[in-house]
Amino acid sequence: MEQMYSVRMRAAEGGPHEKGGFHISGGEALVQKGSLEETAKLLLKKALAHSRGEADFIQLVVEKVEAESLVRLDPLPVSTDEVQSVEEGRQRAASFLRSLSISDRAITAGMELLKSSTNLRGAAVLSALTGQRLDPVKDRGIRVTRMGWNEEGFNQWCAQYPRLVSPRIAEAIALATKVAHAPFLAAELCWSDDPEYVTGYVSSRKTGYVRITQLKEKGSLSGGRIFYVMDHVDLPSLQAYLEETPVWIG
Ligand code: WAQ
Ligand code: MG
Repeated sequence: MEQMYSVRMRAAEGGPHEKGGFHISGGEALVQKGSLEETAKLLLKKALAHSRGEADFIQLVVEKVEAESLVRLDPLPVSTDEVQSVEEGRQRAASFLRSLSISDRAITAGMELLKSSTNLRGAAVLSALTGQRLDPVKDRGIRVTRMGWNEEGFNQWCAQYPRLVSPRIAEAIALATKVAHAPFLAAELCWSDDPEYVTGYVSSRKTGYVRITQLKEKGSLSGGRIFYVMDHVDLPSLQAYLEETPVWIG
């Protein structure tokens, strides 16, 4: 196997995130050496042409990853729930979360957090029981990295779901698949912080990746990701898996 690399990008406007800049876009990939330049270019392009604003800070980080430590996962199966309104979409999301034993308190806390977050770069980790936020750096959240599609698996996936083929969906499924297999993870809830994109999802190993066609109003800058975890969570080992374990999808 070729040498593997992790590529990460984050972009902000008004200076870097840590100096108060407004989050524009982020992206991560795990690729073989042959795709490295192309991937870096695509991530740079994603940062430069973005509906959230004009980035004046872009960081691109490339790191070698040892292939021996690679975990291989099949992508979560995908389904789509068509809803007629944001309200209906959020109710659907809530009922999926309830079926995964997320408490009503935690569901409300997660929804409220996503509704009010317009500048969240990573994911918020919430107790599935109490809804309490557990991740340490509150305005940043935990960023999942080192996941990517292997080419053959991706081509198979595209043949299976031709109507869903897009970079955004491919990235979201890679992320949701890695997250669903994390220790202590009960469920994920997501909608984009991009103003034009209103489809979001609920995912878990049990439900698969369930797309819900309206989870926010068009034009809204709110969005983010919630990782619901079990009460006995060991946060450092969860964080280490999400940030460091390389996962090869497909
Ligand atoms: N790790 C943790 N959180 C992340 C990551 C990551 N690698 N990438 C993004 N987030 C969080 C962060 O808070 C962002 O603000 C938020 O998610 C939204 O990111 O049709 O486009 O890239 O099936 O804007 C889902 C539905 C689209 C796709 C999600 O998210 C479909 C999307 P975005
Ligand atoms: Mg975004």
